[in-house]
Amino acid sequence: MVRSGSKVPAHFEGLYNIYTAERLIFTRLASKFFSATARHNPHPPASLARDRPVRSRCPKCAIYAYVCSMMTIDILSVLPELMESPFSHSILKRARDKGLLEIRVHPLRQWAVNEYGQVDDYQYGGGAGMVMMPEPLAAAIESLSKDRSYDEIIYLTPDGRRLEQRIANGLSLKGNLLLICGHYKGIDQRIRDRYVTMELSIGDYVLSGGELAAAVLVDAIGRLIPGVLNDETSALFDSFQDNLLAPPVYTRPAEWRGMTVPGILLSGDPRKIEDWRHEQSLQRTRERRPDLLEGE
Ligand code: 6GU
Repeated sequence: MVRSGSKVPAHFEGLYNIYTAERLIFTRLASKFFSATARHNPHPPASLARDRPVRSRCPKCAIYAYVCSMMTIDILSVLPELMESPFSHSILKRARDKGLLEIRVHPLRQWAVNEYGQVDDYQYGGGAGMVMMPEPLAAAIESLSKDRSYDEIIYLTPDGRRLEQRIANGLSLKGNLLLICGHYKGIDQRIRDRYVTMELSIGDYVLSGGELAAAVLVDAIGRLIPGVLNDETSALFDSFQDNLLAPPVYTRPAEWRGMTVPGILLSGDPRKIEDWRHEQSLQRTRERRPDLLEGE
């Protein structure tokens, strides 16, 4: 077991909150280690329960640590209906059902400044487009902060930092997040100055609002929470976890319309298959995303 205060082996850094008994001692990331480990070890650290940190053995050095996770994500939105479906299927649904992830969508209009539900107004200085007023957002943030202390208050905005796997990894280790979805021309700058701790964009294009971006962010984070994915679907094998794109994949039938599955995948030799996949990943990355290899 890793004891609090003891030095954590560098290769222990990963996608996991590592606990001694209850106390979090380590949260930094080194996804490279975990991808490398995953390659050699068919059983990376596995499932967890909500209030029962699971004792997990590091496959590389056989040290034990407690791995724990339970995350709450609150989302402020003027279009809460838009956020229902993305979190009610597949992996995120499973994460919620397992109690590993709680998502609460709060309609911003409940903090509107008048009985008409007003939350936006014309912008000072003129120009088309409305701006979300500070009062409803401040009231919402302050009200929600009474229940929870947020690790990050994230504003989804096209002028934010571009979301990358590394950021999702880091956020997946947090306990409580508050996401603010902007609309129209965005939110009053004073809210950003006063409350927001992180601003994220999901790419260089403009969406009509922050809701779909928030859904993307929640999906990217939710699947990384330890215990959400099982060994087979482990996020450790994802594209980008080691700055490599995923290799091509095939399923039955072995021959389809004259096109065959690469023989090596049918060979039954796990070592050869692993080498082939790694080579394919490298080749794909070189061809499609050489920028990912530049930082190596
Ligand atoms: Cl986070 N919001 C909006 N409105 N548009 C975006 C975005 C966010 N990220 C990329 N485009």
